[in-house]
Amino acid sequence: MPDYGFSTRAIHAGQEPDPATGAVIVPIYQTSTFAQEAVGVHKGYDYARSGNPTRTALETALASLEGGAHGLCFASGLAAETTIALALLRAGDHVLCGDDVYGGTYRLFKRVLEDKGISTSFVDTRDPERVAAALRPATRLIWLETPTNPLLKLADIAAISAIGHQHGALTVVDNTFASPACQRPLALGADIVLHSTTKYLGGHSDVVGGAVITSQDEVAARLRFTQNAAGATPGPFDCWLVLRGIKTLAIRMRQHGENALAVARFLQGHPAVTQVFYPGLPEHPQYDLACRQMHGFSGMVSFVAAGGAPAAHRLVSRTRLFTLAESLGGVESLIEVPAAMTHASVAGSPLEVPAGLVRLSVGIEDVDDLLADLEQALEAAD
Ligand code: P1T
Repeated sequence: MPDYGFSTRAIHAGQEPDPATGAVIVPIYQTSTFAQEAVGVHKGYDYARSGNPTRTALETALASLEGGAHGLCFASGLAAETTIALALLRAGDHVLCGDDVYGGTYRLFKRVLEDKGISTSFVDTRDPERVAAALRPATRLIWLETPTNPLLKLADIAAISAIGHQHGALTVVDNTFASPACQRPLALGADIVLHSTTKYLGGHSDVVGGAVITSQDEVAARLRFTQNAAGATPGPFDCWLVLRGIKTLAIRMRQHGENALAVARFLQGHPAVTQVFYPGLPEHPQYDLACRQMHGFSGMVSFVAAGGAPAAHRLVSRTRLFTLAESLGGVESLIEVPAAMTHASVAGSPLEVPAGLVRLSVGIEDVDDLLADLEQALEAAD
């Protein structure tokens, strides 16, 4: 595909009209297997775990959006994470992970992989020097979320990837919160990008999926082998839903960002709120880094309720437009209490999040309606 812009690639990369019928939209190839003319003679597909044309279209499109050579799709974000671990780590290896990550990522490293002899330590990735100091001879992967879930901390992708390369470790960036519309880690030096496509890429809260993108042929070959060998692949309808979602990614992300900034500013001035976290606020301690490595700041905002956990729990059950639910990145606004919901699995660990923290996934509804909803819920929470 020529050097088209981001939105053009979101709509066209990997999505040429169907060669068999001319269908403008990539069909859902709902088949488990493909006919062969003779043993091993076929049209590029033999069995749908190994490959399916709807999945290929999505893998091509996502690789293009992240500026990578290879895209691979999975049944969930965690299936993508598990496949990276199976493909690239063995017993005795060490992973250096950020100290504020999705609770399920922590659970995978601590409760599943540790048992298999793969150790993980958690470090504040806001400071590249701390990352450098925490590297061990056995460190194979540096695992970054930026912005982090749920505290919206940032990591300097270029600086940390360079440190990793000096050490011989690969840097994985979970780009779920930013999406490729707001941040492209491979261009900054990262080795692997990971997504829960469940979130902004799908964009409509109707599908669970994951993706990995890299430009390194050898890494891609190991991932591709493990994708098929371990089998955590997505079905064609799920791939189709994500493909449909990414066509509008750029305009959705613009509106998410605009609404989130207005919500963050509103919360900053509210007496029932003690702290607001949003990388697009000039008051965010890493605003300069945000401006350097992001193009837009996405729709995730967190804040601490003045009355702590009881106030947080009261207010999330009183919003009307913000639906109380886990997940994020859909067109509709969601609200949740990470300590009791998405991050319950980090309770009692050094990654524990404040009990009064409330996380918003700010949708693309009319922003005045969102502000009015928060206003009435915060009043009631006092
Ligand atoms: O849910 P799944 O598609 O398996 O993706 C896991 C995942 C990976 N990385 C990040 C940054 C995530 O936020 C998630 C899933 N997160 C939620 C469900 C949540 O509400 O935070």
